[in-house]
Amino acid sequence: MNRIFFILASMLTISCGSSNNPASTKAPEGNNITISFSADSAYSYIERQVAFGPRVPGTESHTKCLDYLVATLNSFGAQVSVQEGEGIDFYGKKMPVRNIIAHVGPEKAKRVLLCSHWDCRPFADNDADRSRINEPIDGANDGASGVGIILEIARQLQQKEATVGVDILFFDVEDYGKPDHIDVEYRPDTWCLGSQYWGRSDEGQQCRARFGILLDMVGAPGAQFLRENFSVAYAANIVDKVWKAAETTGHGDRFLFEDGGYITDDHYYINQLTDVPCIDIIHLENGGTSFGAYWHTHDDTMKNIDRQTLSAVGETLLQVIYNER
Ligand code: AHN
Ligand code: ZN
Repeated sequence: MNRIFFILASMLTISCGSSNNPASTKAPEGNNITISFSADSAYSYIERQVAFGPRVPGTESHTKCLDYLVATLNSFGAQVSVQEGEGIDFYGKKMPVRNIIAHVGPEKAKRVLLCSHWDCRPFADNDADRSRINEPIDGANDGASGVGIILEIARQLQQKEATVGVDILFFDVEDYGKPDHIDVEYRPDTWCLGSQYWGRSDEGQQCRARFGILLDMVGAPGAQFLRENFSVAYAANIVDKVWKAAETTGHGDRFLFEDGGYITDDHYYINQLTDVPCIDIIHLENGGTSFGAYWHTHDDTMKNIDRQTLSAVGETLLQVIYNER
């Protein structure tokens, strides 16, 4: 199933012709930086999101989670706003979009972008139990994990300022791509409606970040991250920077120097639509031919979140951010 999908996805890409768990890790010599990232804290931010129920656009869980994310970012001293927009779903209908935008150190000219999607897939289309494929998933990993790590980073940045400012984007309606069991014509642009809206908007066009890092499915036990190909195509130097930071912080076992295939994800639209080169840190398996077995199933629950994985990603990102000058 996943495999077939990937083969299809890469064919589409080609035919389009487009182009140990230390709480504290010492930075390398010369940079007198001690990084601390609390995996417990990130875990609790994920738990809170999941506790609202599936954050499916248009539901009460989604609205409540939006309010929680805005309030939490505000509590860390960031400048927060909600971008209201719309996209076109797989039926061809208009669909509202609520992107959450936060600026840490808004006055700073030198900036980096961190992003993740915050919505949940309304289908469990890969679940073995075919009677439940139209029930939404918890999206603990697929959605909440990236948001939880970024919230913990925002908390750390309030405690210890970085030289650079950080733009935070939580994209809505990433995971509403057409499922196989609904018989309408497939379009790849039914995924990532929030990033497509942001990319075309003034906010996207005026984003001053030097580069962006997208997090997607960054919490599963034992997760490994391969070098995704759109990331390499648009921002090879940023992939190198992040993969080196992972080695430096002792997480080279998670960030592999292996080809990850092409994934249509929010970073693709950021690269296509804006001037910000953006990479995707995304859990891939089998040489980039599939996502984890939990993907778009009812197994994507809090049981699918592991603190060691959260630390690997969070410490790597803080290493990158605190070393930007
Ligand atoms: C596609 O399936 C085309 N891209 C993966 C985007 C995604 C869905 N990330 C999480 N859920
Ligand atoms: Zn998904």
